[in-house]
Amino acid sequence: MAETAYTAKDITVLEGLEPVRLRPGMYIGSTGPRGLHHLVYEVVDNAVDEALAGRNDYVEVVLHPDNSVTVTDRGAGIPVDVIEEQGLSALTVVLTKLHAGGKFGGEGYKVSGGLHGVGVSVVNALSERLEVVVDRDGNRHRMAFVRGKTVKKLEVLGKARGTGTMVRFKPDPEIFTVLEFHYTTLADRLRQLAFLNKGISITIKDEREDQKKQETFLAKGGLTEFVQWLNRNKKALHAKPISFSATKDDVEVDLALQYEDGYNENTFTFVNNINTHEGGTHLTGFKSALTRTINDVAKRRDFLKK
Ligand code: 0RA
Repeated sequence: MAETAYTAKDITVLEGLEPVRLRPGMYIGSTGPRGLHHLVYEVVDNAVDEALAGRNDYVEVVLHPDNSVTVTDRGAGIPVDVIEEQGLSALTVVLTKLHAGGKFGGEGYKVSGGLHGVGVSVVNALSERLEVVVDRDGNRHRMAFVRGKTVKKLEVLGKARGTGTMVRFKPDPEIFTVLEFHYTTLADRLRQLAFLNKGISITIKDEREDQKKQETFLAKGGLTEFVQWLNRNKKALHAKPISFSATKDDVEVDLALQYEDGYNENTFTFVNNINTHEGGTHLTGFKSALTRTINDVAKRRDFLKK
């Protein structure tokens, strides 16, 4: 797996977390159910970023009975070394400052759809409490926060075998109008992320009373499996979806399609893991290329006259 050199110096500090608690909607869209679920996506996006950088293949989301959530990954782990200019550990900066992540310049993050590490501090600011455990450099590290403020400074708990990050947070009732997570909402997005990022295993566990449940999403076939899943209750006209991946001018494109016997067309487009509900040049370009290709083949094979 490719390793990108990334140290504390790659993180540029902007400011503290006060603006986030003052105007949460600017950072997570709303303080209703959508914003609440967005907190989970922010942390998961970071874990997926680690996978896109070739350093992670495992994400686990646990819903606890007290409405807190744990997100665990096996990525590089948030850096813990001290940033010279700040006199603070990178972990402290990542969790307590609105920083521009060095990830912007980093190699592995060109297909990242998240806020590039900025998101975790937003989650921290909007959580009644948050605990982070990082396995990195051979040690297990821990910090704890209340409403974005450090209550337990960086400490080493002991040795660590691998690398990874665990973030457990409890959304702040002073901020959110609802606090209860909806299993299916989270599972649907996690399933989609697994289809969009082949090879990452994403598990969701609901440990809340009377709704204990767990699912693991892992799509070795990526978009091909996504299309098969979308057509699972339909009659496909050909067994295997048509698919391709290509890169041009540093832009990566993945596509899968399968005709079925219904009258309704179902097309989903994504850019950097985000559903582009309103389409765009990627969709119109594909549609005109498909029409042109089918017309060309039909003409060449004399299907049109007949
Ligand atoms: C800042 C820099 C790097 C990774 C992360 C943050 C990071 C954040 C989260 C949040 C959940 N899981 C995470 N994993 C990583 C880059 C690390 C490096 O290049 O060594």
